[in-house]
Amino acid sequence: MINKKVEDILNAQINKEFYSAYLYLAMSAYFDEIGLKGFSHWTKVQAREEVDHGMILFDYIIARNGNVDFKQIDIPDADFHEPLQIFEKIYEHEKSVTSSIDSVASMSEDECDLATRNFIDWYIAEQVEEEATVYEVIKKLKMFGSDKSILYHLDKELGGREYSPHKYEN
Ligand code: OFO
Repeated sequence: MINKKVEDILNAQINKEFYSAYLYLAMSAYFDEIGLKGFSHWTKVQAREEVDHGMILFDYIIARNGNVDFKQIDIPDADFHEPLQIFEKIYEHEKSVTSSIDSVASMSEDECDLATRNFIDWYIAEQVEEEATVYEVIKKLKMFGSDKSILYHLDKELGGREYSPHKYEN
């Protein structure tokens, strides 16, 4: 049976993961609207990964004989202008998710829940990868963003992202 404090913070994390999916889908729709199909595809794939992140938490709570508790998902902030501004928004968002994952790790340590502490390592590693990937795109956009032909190639590159279901591996 899972400790109540740990259960609550894991449920809150499920909500954040599904909010992330909403946010990326809102971005995907915007990119599609302005004709950047590759950017739209990339953010849509990211949304699917965020759903996977939420589902892994869902399965984990159930596996620990805990209760899944759904809260309302916020409306995503859809103040979108151009690719660099959106990717900077993504970077800030992912940094905030990293810090909430860190809070899950600290809480599980404080509560001596070593199973959750071990489980959450997968998310810690995932956040390092996500921040690094997003930052790479930001660097390219900063360097070449005003060059439309480079933007065209970057759109093609991002359009090649493949979705493979995220699974928890220990
Ligand atoms: Fe779930 O990693 Fe992004 O938010």
